Amino acid sequence: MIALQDRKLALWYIGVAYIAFLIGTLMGLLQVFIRNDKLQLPAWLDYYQILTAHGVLLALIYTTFFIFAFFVTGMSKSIGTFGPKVRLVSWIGFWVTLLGTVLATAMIVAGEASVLYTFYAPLMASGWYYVGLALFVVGTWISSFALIGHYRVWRKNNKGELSPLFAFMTITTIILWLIACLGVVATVLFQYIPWAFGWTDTINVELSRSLFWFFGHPLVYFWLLPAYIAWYVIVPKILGVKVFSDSLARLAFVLFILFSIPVGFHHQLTEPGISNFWKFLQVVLTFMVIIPSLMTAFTMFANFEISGRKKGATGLFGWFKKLPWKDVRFTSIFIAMAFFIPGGAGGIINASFQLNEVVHNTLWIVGHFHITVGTPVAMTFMGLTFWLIPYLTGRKFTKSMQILAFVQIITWSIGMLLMSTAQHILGLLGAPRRTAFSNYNNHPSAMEWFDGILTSHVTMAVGGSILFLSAMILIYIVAMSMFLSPKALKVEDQVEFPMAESDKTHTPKWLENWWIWIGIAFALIIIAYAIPLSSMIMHAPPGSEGFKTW
Ligand code: HAS
Repeated sequence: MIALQDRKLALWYIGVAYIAFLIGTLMGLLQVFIRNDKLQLPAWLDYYQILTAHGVLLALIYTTFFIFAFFVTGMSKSIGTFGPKVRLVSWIGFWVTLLGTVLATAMIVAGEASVLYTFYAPLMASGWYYVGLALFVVGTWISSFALIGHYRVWRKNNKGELSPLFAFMTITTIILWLIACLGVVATVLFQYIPWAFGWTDTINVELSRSLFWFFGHPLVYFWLLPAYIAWYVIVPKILGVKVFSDSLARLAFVLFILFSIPVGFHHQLTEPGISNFWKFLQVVLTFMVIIPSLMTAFTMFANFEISGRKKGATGLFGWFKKLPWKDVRFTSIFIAMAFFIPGGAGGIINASFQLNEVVHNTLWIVGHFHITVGTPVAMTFMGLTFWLIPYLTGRKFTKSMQILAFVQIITWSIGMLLMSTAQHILGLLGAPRRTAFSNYNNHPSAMEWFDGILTSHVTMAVGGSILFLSAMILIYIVAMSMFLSPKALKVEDQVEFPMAESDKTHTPKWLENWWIWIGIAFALIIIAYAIPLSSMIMHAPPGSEGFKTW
């Protein structure tokens, strides 16, 4: 069991994460009904306000707070209890992140920031919204530096040794996050805040979007990598095997530092103002960032097979039956992985220059991110939640909670399957994303989007309602394991942190030489971004004043 003070910090992070999850999923439910034409909002509430709250609370707040809870617990478990300085800095980081969250959320609730989670200019929110976002990022930086400090203490005391895999992967994710945030910090501090407070009249739209996506794409790997940590480190323990290959796991993670950042233009393939050459270069780099995910898929199949064979499985697929299906910690993560097969394939389609023309700005993209961040990532976090909170609170994960957990992951899978399939198909039929209305004055083309068993806004609403039900079951499980379930007094009732053994004997030491990876990452960023960004600045158009369309 980790120290009480570290547990307290992790529990606060989880508490905020699940408050955001509760409100965010409710906003999601409202959206599917509005798009299905079944719900009229009162005049004081706006569709885009709800959509902004949904995106910000789930994609940014839930994920980030959960990720830090996982990091704090895992770092304390793998390299030891936090020292007093690290603990103090971690708490400062937590409160600053929370302050930013509250300020940004208050602006959304006040109707001053219905600009969606991508906050594209020239839509203009209140300046305080951007201040909230800046504080949020600064808070995560402070927390990140606390974790780096903790890791440095361990390195000093264990000279010449490779760090435990969990710590290595946490530091990789944090390096990625710190570099990625440079883009969003630059645009928020030097473009949005002066513009929104009226200190400058106009904003360079193309530059602001490019700096946003400099951050926006690695952001998705900031969500994904903690899920991958669970896949590499937690899953083998549940399966009863060692980490398949320590060096492969570390290499996969450093490849994300290199290739996840210089690829943001693949979100801007249809935008004028960036020449095709730079778009093409970043598309090539996007295809490079697929490789570590394929390495991860290979490792997972290897884990499954080794564990199955150990339990006596024979034949090509005999191991499948031997997987621990009755253990919800495993089943949830397995389903999460399975969703990432179409999720990842969809990403490859999006990144393909010509196919992007078909899917960009349609509901296809909404389908894509619900089967990437909404399932592989979120369902892995759910699988972690089932043991992480009881581990931290010292309460039991009772039989009835386990049954409910199965109901929760099955309903989440069904809801997501219905909703995301409908979104993908509607996208191919031309239904746009980010619109408050969906029937276009009953135009015949738009009417097609309401027919069909799997292809309609009705299916989306059914799927969305099942998802909301599932989310409420999860909130119940979270509340039980936080406050209500009985204390685990006997050793056999206590929930453990499942962390697999990893054999480092053949792992090259240079894999943990961060300066190599940071250096190559910056070289790639300069190659991919220096010329197009400087040309956006040097040949800046007059810029745009702000618009408030809601
Ligand atoms: Fe993406 C848009 C390309 C991955 C999230 N993406 C988005 C947006 C979000 C998002 C939120 O190139 C919308 C942003 C907005 O609001 O505008 N994406 C990719 C590519 C990948 C990718 C190439 N995306 C993700 C992940 C996300 C995420 C991960 C969240 C966590 N995405 C794009 C592009 C766009 C985009 C364009 C812009 C589109 C546009 O026009 O607007 C790759 O990283 C995917 C690689 C993954 C794989 C899958 C490996 C499979 C594994 C599972 C193994 C399974 C096992 C289980 C072992 C190649 C690891 C076995 C089970 C059995 C049953 C057999």
